[in-house]
Amino acid sequence: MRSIGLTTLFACLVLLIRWAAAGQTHEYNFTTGWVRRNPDGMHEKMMIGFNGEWPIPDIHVNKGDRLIVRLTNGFDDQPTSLHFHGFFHRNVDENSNQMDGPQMVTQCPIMPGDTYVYNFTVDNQVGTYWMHSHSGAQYTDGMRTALIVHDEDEPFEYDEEMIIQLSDHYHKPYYEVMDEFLTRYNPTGAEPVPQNILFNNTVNASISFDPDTVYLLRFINVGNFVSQYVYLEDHEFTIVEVDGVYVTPNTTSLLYLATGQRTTVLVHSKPESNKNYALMQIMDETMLDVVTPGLILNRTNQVLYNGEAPFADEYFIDSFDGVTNDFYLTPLEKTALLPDYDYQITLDVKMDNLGDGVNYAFFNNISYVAPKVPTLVTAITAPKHLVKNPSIYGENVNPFILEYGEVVEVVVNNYDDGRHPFHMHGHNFQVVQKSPSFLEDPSGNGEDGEPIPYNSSSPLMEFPDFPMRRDTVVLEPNGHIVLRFVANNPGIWMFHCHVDWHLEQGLAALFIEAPLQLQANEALTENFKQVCSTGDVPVAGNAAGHVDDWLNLAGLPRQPDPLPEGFTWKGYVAFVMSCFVGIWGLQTIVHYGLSESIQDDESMYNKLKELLEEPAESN
Ligand SMILES: *[C@@H]1O[C@H](CO)[C@@H](O)[C@H](O)[C@H]1NC(C)=O
Ligand SMILES: *[C@@H]1O[C@H](CO)[C@@H](O)[C@H](O)[C@H]1NC(C)=O
Ligand SMILES: *[C@@H]1O[C@H](CO)[C@@H](O)[C@H](O)[C@H]1NC(C)=O
Ligand SMILES: *[C@@H]1O[C@H](CO)[C@@H](O)[C@H](O)[C@H]1NC(C)=O
Ligand SMILES: *[C@@H]1O[C@H](CO)[C@@H](O)[C@H](O)[C@H]1NC(C)=O
Ligand SMILES: *[C@@H]1O[C@H](CO)[C@@H](O)[C@H](O)[C@H]1NC(C)=O
Ligand SMILES: *[C@@H]1O[C@H](CO)[C@@H](O)[C@H](O)[C@H]1NC(C)=O
Ligand SMILES: *[C@@H]1O[C@H](CO)[C@@H](O)[C@H](O)[C@H]1NC(C)=O
Ligand SMILES: [Cu+2]
Repeated sequence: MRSIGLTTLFACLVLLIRWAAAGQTHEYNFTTGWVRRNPDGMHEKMMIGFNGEWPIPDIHVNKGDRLIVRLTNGFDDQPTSLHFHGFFHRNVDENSNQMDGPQMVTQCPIMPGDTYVYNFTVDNQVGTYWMHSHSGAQYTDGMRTALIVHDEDEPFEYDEEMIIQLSDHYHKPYYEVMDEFLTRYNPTGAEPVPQNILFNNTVNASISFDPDTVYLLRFINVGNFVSQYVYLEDHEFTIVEVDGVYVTPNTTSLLYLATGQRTTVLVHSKPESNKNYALMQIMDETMLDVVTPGLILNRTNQVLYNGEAPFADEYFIDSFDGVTNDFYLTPLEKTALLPDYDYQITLDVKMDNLGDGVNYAFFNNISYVAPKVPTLVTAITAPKHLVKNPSIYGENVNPFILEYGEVVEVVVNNYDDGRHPFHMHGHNFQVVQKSPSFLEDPSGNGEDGEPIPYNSSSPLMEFPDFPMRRDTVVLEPNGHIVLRFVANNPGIWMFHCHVDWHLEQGLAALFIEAPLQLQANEALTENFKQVCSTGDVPVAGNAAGHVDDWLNLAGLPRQPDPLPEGFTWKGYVAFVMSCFVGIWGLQTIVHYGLSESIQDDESMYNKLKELLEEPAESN
């Protein structure tokens, strides 16, 4: 009798555990649309919300849960998509690569009126993530929110949790800002300077602290472009997680978050509550081409201990030198340095103009241009004997074929003097080298530095025993990073700069990971194909849409041709400026010289030459 009772109890327990482990399902139906808001109190504009709501509410799930998001495109005239930043979409589910989000990579653009269903388990990932549109620069205007995966086995304790989204903010709609950015009238590729920075989608925000309480603050930089420094007057932060990876607690007073990055910290509040403190956020000014007059570089937010006490004044620090360097953080779950790689990919980053005068961004001289067929479709529908042939994906997506299970090393050398936070879909990577900036000559003579690419015979830093893992890491000006991961997640995964303007300039590559295994695991769903058909996107074929001859890439979308030999836009603009400023004004040059659509480089060059030789007339 007694033993039967115990057996039954045991069986119940097993069932209960299984049920708990199977996880809950969270369902959301979201329709995109424009909502009038004034996030910074300075300018009303249309933001992109879901179901008429903005900011979009945070999403909370538990480890192992299933998430179903039905995304309906409620725009009149533009496609959309949704990416779950930091999720691996490992093949515990079927067809999981189709849930990753980037349009023309793992899915077709969702056209107005259509619905695409994202349906996946979060598997065993935990911590701080976010989701955002992966179509154009759409998320700049607010199509983004936090996505938290709670973990009942968290390796730290706290009393209360807060989620804080940091972002930059533009007053014009993203498509106008982008048009002004990607044009031959901006030949130096100066990134659009934001008008403001937001704290959880507003300004002058307050959060309340009780005395002697431990807070878990999850900071997420959901911005388009500018990194931010964060600090709290007279308090310390203990970093416990970055990008969904628990780390050995590291105490610091200053954080730096590039776009795409998450840093989760514990803060132990003061024992007394007699005054309030400034929680400061400051733009990384070095990323800005110009500091426009009146630009707000910093914002003061309040940590309120006492509603009766006055607000804290702004609080500045002397230097940012003490900022935590994530290279020296150690993951709590120690995974040893991956042994020497099987496959090394070297990506040289450069920004330059092409023949249309527009400034583009390149990996190895290739600027990403979306193919005619989503790359996942190409991988799934290709004949087996060609699926590992990079040419079928089209050279303009920077395709790299990874073999299942191999250790991949990605070396990124920065031949540009800007900071670039690189993000990889589908994985965390080990950060095995992360150079400092070489904007200045390392000899300390105050001269401009030269780019210093990675030299595997003399790495700059000792290889860590247990390298930091994360999904977004900053590449310093003129410097380099070296990353490693195991190619055990079949799929098409983007590797790109998370400065969205730079992604729009083409700073992306695709890792075609274990395509044979991908073919075995993944089939295009009916929903996938229906969404493609609305947008007239083929659901079979190589990058140029051919199914008869897979090696025929005629019609492949490519980057514009280069400028004619010896013609540099920067030089030309300097020349034109020096000749004309004050005589005609730049507007006139633009009007007379460039307003017609100029077909080829030669005629543009001649046109400008003619213009320069013409005597200046007034008006
Ligand atoms: C979401 O949409 C589906 C399909 O139209 C519907 O069956 C479901 O009830 C909706 N769920 C909610 C929470 O509105
Ligand atoms: C935020 O604070 C600044 C400085 O005190 C003030 O000028 C501004 O009006 C405030 N804005 C809003 C929206 O509260
Ligand atoms: C989500 O995926 C699961 C597992 O494949 C499936 O059972 C379920 O029907 C799917 N739900 C929707 C709404 O597609
Ligand atoms: C930030 O905003 C989200 C909603 O967008 C809200 O859920 C969250 O609680 C806010 N965080 C704080 C610290 O107030
Ligand atoms: C903070 O911003 C104000 C203007 O918004 C500016 O005058 C001040 O120099 C900035 N301070 C720092 C340290 O960035
Ligand atoms: C904390 O981070 C700093 C680098 O910012 C590093 O030097 C130090 O070793 C780290 N400490 C721990 C315990 O991770
Ligand atoms: C890129 O182009 C430059 C100049 O044409 C050339 O020197 C360099 O080798 C090219 N890089 C790659 C990786 O193809
Ligand atoms: C790389 O480092 C090795 C060893 O220090 C050195 O001999 C070699 O010249 C370096 N290569 C380059 C291209 O600097
Ligand atoms: Cu970049």
